[in-house]
Amino acid sequence: PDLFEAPDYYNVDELLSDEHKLVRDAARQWVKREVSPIIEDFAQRAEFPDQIIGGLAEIGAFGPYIPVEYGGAGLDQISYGLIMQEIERGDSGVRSTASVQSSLVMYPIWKYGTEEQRKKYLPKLASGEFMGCFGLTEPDHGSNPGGMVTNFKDKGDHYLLNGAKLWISNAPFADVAVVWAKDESGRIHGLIVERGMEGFSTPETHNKWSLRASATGELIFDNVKVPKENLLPGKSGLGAPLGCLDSARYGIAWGAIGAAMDCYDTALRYAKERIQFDKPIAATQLQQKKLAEMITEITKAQLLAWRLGVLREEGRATSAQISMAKRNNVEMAIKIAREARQVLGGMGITGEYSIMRHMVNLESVITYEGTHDIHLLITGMDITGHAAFK
Ligand code: TGC
Ligand code: FAD
Repeated sequence: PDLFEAPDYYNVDELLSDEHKLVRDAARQWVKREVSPIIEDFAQRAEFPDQIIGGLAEIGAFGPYIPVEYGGAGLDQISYGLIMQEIERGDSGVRSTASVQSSLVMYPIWKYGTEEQRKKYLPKLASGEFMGCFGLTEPDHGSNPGGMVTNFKDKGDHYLLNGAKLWISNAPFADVAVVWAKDESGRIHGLIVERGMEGFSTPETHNKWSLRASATGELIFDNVKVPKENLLPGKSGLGAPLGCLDSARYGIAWGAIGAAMDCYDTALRYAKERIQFDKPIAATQLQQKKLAEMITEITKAQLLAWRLGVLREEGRATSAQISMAKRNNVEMAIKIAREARQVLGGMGITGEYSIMRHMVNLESVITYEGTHDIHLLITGMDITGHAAFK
């Protein structure tokens, strides 16, 4: 009774283990108790609810699949996906914070970092004592991060970092930033930049109509001296940040389902209760078409995400498969949000219901982590062998 309605038209639950269901239900209960009651207010005020950081850590949202020895939850890829689904049922901005912390900050330190870096940062990131951000996008290089101009020079006992990043989730409050920059030969490397380093600032980006409960900002590097031990030595080249994006995009493919489920659930209940022309609007063919298409698309998206999770757990998921799921599921969610909002009529535009917030949030989700167009072009490249974006 304490849980959300969770549409499961094809009994996808039967594909889950007992552990998956426990992890999912714990996240679901926490979101219902701690996120849903407060999130509309924070979104309206464009403020990140930092009181939820401890709870996110407790449900395993910070490093779900990072080994326990580094403070992570040591879970599998399906559990990771289910946690993202439940968080985004609450709000895409809260899921963004978890995605960035886990897949864009902890993942590169775990995969490309030294043992000292892992021990120094991962447990604190897992507990939420440290919050992190990921700097790839620049003012002039969004879809084409390989063109970045942020760079560092070897000054003997340290690196000197210059440049700027834009649209960085969590930047305004992050303690550490995983920053992608070019060395003197033009090769891309990851550097761990810490708040307090001289010449490093993180101005907040205001006036967003989307992801209002998530803090977004710039990262500015003005001759920042970065200790040499802060370079991630395990992998360089554009493939290093793109490997992190694979993990985050996979989580978003699940997360979007949560937002869609919440919109569908809200619209279905409303349609059954709302009487016009002396009958529930749910009894009209037009509203049934909307609701029936929603549950069909949610079911397809669930199966796509589940299968991708199995492949990823086996180490077999390709980047192109991940792009297909991120693109499909986010578009599915945004279409459902737009339709669900109409089912609620005028009430749909108010903050009394979560739908409009999901709808505007998803405008960011369909743009970040690779735009809808870029993911289509990745599929196109994969099946034809021609890179149309070049
Ligand atoms: P391209 O020449 O195709 O590839 C460069 C190197 O990278 C390798 N590679 C990958 N490696 C791992 N994972 C992937 N997904 C990979 N895709 C490519 C590739 O094999 C190659 O390796 P090597 O060894 O030969 O050098 O690169 P390109 O410059 O042509 O670009 C390809 C393109 C357009 C697909 C890529 O640049 C891209 O994905 N652009 C979109 C940018 C993007 O997604 N930015 C996201 C920023 S972070 C963010 O939005 C966080 S939002 C907050 C939240 O998550 O909540
Ligand atoms: P552009 O690349 O300028 O694209 C503009 C339009 O052109 C898009 O429709 C795009 O699809 C299209 N386009 C581009 N190239 C082609 C092509 N070759 N062919 C056809 N069409 C094309 N980045 C980070 O590094 N870290 C973060 O934490 C982060 N958080 C974000 C949070 C929010 C709220 C937002 C909105 C963005 C965030 N981003 C982050 C940045 C995000 O990844 C970029 O916005 C995204 O990659 C697109 O880049 P852009 O905005 O510069 O758009």
